[in-house]
Amino acid sequence: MTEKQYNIEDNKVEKVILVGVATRDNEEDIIDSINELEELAATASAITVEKVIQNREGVHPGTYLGKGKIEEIRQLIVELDATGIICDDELSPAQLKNLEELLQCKIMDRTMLILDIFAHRAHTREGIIQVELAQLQYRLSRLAGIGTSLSRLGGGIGTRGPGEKKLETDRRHIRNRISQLRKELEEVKSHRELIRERRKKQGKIRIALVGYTNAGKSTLLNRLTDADVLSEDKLFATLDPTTRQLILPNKTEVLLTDTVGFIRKLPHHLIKAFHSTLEEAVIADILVHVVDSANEQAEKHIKVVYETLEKLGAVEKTVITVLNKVDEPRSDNHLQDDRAYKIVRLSAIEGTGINELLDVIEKKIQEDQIFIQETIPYNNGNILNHIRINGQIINEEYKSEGTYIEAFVDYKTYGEVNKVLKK
Ligand SMILES: Nc1nc2c(ncn2[C@@H]2O[C@H](COP(=O)(O)OP(=O)(O)OP(=O)(O)O)[C@@H](O)[C@H]2O)c(=O)[nH]1
Ligand SMILES: [Mg+2]
Repeated sequence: MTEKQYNIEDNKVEKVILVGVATRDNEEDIIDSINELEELAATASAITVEKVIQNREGVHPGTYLGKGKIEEIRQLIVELDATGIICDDELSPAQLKNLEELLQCKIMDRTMLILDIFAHRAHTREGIIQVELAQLQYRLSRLAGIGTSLSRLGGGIGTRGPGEKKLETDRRHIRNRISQLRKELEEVKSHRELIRERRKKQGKIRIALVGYTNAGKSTLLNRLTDADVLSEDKLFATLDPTTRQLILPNKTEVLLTDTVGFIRKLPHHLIKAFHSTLEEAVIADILVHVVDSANEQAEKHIKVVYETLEKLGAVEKTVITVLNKVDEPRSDNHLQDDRAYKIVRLSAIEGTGINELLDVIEKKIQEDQIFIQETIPYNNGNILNHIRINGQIINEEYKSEGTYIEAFVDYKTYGEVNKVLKK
């Protein structure tokens, strides 16, 4: 195949036609999915000039759409002066190649678009490496099928990213770069693991904020701590997890981590590449699931979040669901989440309901703990210290035979205390 250039310079606005296939399985979902695709496109600075949905039994294995629809789109591209199309599903290498030949324009898909947004959003070394890795893997799998140059894309979505300049057409080069990035990622990961280990040693309860993108996770983290994390009315404002200490009203210190938002059809490349980041949710003791209750799609979002948690292996965790944005008139009072331990309605922006959330977190932590009343002999200072670090002492008195304490401790500490006191 000859190399093609579609003259999309980086600074030229891309005008795109969004394309989806409505099957019996996704009939109800397709309009919302396409609308979300439009938001994603806007986040990547592309203008949507038209949306086209085809009703079919399933996507066409070779060309994604049927013949007639492709012809219709070909005409639309000319009429609307579109620079490309974005398909709502991940295209196979063959579909990509065939559509490109038939339509002679830039062909993109949801995955490429999300990767592009992630490329802009990544700031930490780990984030940057993860995005580049995901992009290269995605492109490599496309190259395998079409054996053509990536430069055919010209510029714009899909060509931007940490690795863009180094990107060559040569597969071997990409493979080398992938293995180099993997090594780098391992290093960064071991650094992250060290930090995690350290945190674990501190024995603090870890809470992760999870939820659909744009639900208000970062706003809530900022509200609860002095994190100063960027929060924006944009999809995927946060890519790199931020952890802050939060002191609950009863003085328990916990660690709160903001995580990357979820979205329907989160590309598996990303789940794989971002595993170490997404793991924050897996290693947490409690998940605070933030829902934008003013979003018409809130129910669907809740479903997607649980599906994603399942993929990550974090579905068994205790989930406290926060119905956020109750200050908005469109906020839905009747939203339910059967899988949640508790539901709290709040406004991260205005601060209403925050105390209730803190109470629920406290209660959950205490529920998982055992109340002890012990007198610890003065020569057992170590165990007292251990309780101080891992538990929560609510009363402490110095008596002649030792330190009398009333405390909440976890089961492990409870066992250790009993061992030391030889019960
Ligand atoms: N009205 C209202 N808007 C809110 C509230 N909380 C957050 N927002 C807005 O919702 C948008 C998204 O908030 P973020 O905190 O960036 O959301 P996020 O979940 O961190 O999003 P990603 O990082 O993109 O996944 C911002 O424009 C916030 O100002 C709230 O309680 N009420
Ligand atoms: Mg955020």
